[in-house]
Amino acid sequence: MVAAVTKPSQDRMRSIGFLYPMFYFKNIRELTCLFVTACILMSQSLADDQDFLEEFLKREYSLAKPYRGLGFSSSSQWDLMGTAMVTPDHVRLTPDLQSRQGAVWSRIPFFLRDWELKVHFKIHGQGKKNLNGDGLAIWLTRDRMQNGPVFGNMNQFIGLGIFVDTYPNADKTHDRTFPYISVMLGNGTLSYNHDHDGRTTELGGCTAMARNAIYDTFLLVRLSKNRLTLVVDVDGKQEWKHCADVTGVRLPPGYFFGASSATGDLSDNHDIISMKLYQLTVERTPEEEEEEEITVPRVDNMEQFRVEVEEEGMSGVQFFFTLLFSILGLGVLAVVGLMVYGRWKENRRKRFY
Ligand SMILES: [Ca+2]
Repeated sequence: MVAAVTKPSQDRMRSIGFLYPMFYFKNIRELTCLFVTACILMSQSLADDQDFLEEFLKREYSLAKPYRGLGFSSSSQWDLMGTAMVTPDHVRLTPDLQSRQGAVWSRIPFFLRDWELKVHFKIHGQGKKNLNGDGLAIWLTRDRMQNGPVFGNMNQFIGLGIFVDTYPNADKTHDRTFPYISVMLGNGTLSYNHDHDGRTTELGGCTAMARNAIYDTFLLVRLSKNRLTLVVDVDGKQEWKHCADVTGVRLPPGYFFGASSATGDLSDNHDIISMKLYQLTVERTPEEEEEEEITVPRVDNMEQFRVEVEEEGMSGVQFFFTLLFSILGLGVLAVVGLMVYGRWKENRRKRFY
């Protein structure tokens, strides 16, 4: 009896069991369909974002593939200089050879107040770590097409410089890992000190392992409401990492974008794949609208900047002198104290007699 009841049900189970893989297969197929649909929808929304961004892309200030006529054609918005040469994949500022200098400069003066510059670059070469150099720089400066000691550009420059420094000239204490990216605002009198990797004039920076990277390497500079932020993406995670943040940065209008590089005894290939300039839409209060025009770049709150630099820690030499002067100061105080005490004691003695 029991067997009679269970047998058909077992049979049914068996027949359903036979269909099971099909159900299973159908489920997988549905899931796959769902997944693909989700992917398409997601990619569409990403594409929308891209379109949204592209609308604000300012082509006249951007350098991107294909680099048609770049540096040669009269319709090109960029000039090449020195060893810089164009290939289908990149603009090579310097090859991996000693003592080369190359640059690419925009021909059109720049007037936007709120913007973002995304730089896709590649630094690679045969040299072992710290046996390569010197790095590259991104510029927004008054002067263009100049030769010089600052990554292939002039010193005492006027404007903004972002340095991707790949060789530690001053790093005797190994307190900083290279490549190191830093920001400087030149006013025509400030000098970038190559031997000290520009430490005395830097407004901020970070380590970014951007050399011989297996991933695409990017940096993004944003200037909005006088606040300059620098973020980097060098480890293939498709996310921006904080690098520098400086408020009160004022740049006069009419400057030029550029990228330059130099090699010395040590070398690397320094390539720019793209420099894309996006306009940012920013709301301003009437006071912000009426901001005074300036003629020389400056940082409003330099005091704040100095404090931040001190917080980064003292070098060995700074520490030695601070200690020395502290001891001397204490010595002088002690001598003065003793003299005052002696005088006071003498006065007291005189009063007793
Ligand atoms: Ca250096």
